[in-house]
Amino acid sequence: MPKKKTKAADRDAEGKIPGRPGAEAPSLAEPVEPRDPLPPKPDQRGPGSFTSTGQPSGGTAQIRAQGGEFLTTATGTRLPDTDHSLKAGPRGPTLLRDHHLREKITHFDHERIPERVVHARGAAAHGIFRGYGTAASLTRAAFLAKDVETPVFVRFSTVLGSRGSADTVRDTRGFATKFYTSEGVFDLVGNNIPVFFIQDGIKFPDVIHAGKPHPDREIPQAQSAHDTFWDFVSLHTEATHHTIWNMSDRGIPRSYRMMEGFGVHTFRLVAEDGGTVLVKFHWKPKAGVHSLVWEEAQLLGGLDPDFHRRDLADAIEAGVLPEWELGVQVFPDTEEQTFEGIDLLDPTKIVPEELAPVQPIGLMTLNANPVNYFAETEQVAFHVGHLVPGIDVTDDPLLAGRLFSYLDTQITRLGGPNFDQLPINRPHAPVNDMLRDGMHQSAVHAGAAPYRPNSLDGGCPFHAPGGYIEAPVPVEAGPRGRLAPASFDDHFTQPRLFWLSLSPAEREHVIAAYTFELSKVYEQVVKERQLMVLARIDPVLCREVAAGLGLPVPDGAPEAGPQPSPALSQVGQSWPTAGRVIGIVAGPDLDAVRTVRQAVFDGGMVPLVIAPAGGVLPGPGEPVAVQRTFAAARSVEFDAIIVAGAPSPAADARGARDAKAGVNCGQLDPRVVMLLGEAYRHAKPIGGWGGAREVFDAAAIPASAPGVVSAGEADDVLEKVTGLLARHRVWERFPSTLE
Ligand code: HDE
Repeated sequence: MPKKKTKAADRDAEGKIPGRPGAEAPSLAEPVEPRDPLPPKPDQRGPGSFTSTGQPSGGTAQIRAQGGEFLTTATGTRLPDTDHSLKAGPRGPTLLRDHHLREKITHFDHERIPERVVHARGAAAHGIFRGYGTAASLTRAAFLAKDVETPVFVRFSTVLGSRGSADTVRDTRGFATKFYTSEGVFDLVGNNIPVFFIQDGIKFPDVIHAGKPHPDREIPQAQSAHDTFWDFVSLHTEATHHTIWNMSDRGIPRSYRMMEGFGVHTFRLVAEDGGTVLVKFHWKPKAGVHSLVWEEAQLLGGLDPDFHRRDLADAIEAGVLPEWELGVQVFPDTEEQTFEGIDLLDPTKIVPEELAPVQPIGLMTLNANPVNYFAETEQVAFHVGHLVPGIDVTDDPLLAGRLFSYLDTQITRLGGPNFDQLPINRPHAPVNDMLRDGMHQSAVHAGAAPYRPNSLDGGCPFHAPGGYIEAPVPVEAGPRGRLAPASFDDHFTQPRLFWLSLSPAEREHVIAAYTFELSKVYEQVVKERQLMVLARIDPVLCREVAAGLGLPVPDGAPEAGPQPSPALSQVGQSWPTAGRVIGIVAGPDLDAVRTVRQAVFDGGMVPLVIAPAGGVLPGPGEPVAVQRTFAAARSVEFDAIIVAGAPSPAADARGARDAKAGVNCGQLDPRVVMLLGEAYRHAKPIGGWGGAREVFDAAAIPASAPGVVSAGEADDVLEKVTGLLARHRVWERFPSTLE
């Protein structure tokens, strides 16, 4: 007789703990009753329901999914068996005439397409953007008008790694947004770092070849800690600004939800009356800008290489919807295209927010996970040239390279020129483009005259009054040449500005990152050359990295200091804790575990109960499902940890079974002691009651340590820990002696 479902299983079925793989809880036995395919999970949504020519399809998105309760061939013939190939007798040879075998294997052989040459590793979500109307005087873009709601699809990514690489590597993150506006698609293809390595698109293959694995051994994967990267950036000093951002905490975000996004280039907005301004786009996360610490990032690379994509999907599934405000810094569109002496066409420069505040113009909420990774996240095709009336580009020479590249790359990656017809790329505005045929054409074009002028199709399509026009700004004339303006030569003022803007703890992280990366470089001269670059940013930075590398400090000094920009530091504010993950270690006080778990849910956070073994917590009271065992849990997946008393060693706490259980911690489980020690080292809030202090002592956590709550009842402890979490980390645990 099937066992009655426990209450705990029911509770999880409500979707409070994210991560259920299917749309329904599975049965133990293989289902045999024919039925229609399951619907997507409640947190999932596919692309909008539009035809390949941008017309509403009239059906639901489900019509693209497969239907019918029985297995068929690709052409709809029902199949009674897919488990055995067609043979001459049970032990005989397989027959070539087995169409089902050949179709199944051939299709499988071609399941992969070329991965993106950069930004191959990504994760995405659907959402909605709502205009505040505050940009209405600056641009005629309809989607920025007050309360207009526009569907969006956002893809986050790392840059250097292959599609299967780890999420938490030190790298820049892509932040690409597709707005399906009523006037056509607008793509804002940005990064989480506001500057770029190069000032001219022609250098892109160079910087990427230097950052990618060495061509002979194809190592290292997804990282910049190797000779070719540092060889290039130490010689090509316009990369200095982007590189110091990569070496800062920005290079290892805690979550895609906790990153800023930047359009990087300066864009031009065009108003209804034809007036123009120059702008830089910013995405500001409501959850704050937070990072991992380096050891967490490294551990996660092995323990959970999918950490960021899991975090994004889980948050949406748990109903903690990630939100960003879109904002613009606005500059007059003058002939020089500079602001306060900063060249707005130089993508290695920022304009500090203190000089030009970011003005909010709309809110983006991500509210659904994709239904299918390949169809949506892999096939989405962004392009900086996808613009709508009211938004125009500038002459930034990096942007010019991109305007060419994005269209070109999709043709190889997506197998022809009709990639805009893939469901995820379809505009939500009618298309009448005179582009015809090509591989994988899925529109069925009518008419005889895809050309203009014509009379055979009644003159269709007609030129659109009020359609997209490139702003008629004057173009600078001058002698032809492979040139750059003199203002592009300053490579050091802004890296110094960034350094000066960080808190001491953040500067320590920058020093550690340069030291780590350069210590992985084989060639001594490359390290020496990079130290010469650091000398021009800051003497303390250079001295500390040189000391770590055991190399002399080179000559050289920075120019007189720029003003710091406090907005660049991630430390010092409080942020919402919704969606944060709290680990609850089940010690002897199981009643309190139940209460605290509920309180964490009530606070909009995610409680993961960590216990000696899986299943449900023992004892009387409501059954509570265990999410992690002592053997499987590691501190890196929790933002804070609380401990219900002192847990004694679990039955599997034996060195032979689990290497981390080899340490003798007396009457305490060694995995729990390690969990707390790591969380402490990573400056995470920690709390506990009952005998928890014993665990803290065993983990060498001083009684007076900041951010450790070990007095009071369970609910007080949780309240204090949550208060600490609002600051993301217990920064006092990272003391610094830097002057
Ligand atoms: Fe990209 N970049 N890029 N890039 N980029 C691509 O396009 C390129 C640059 C960015 O999630 C490619 O569809 C050139 C800056 C993101 O699908 C490719 C240059 C910024 C994504 C390409 C740049 C970006 C890409 C690879 C220098 C930040 C991922 C696959 C002229 C503002 C989009 C693809 C996604 C992807 C070329 C510089 C951001 C090859 C030539 C600067 C977020 O077309």
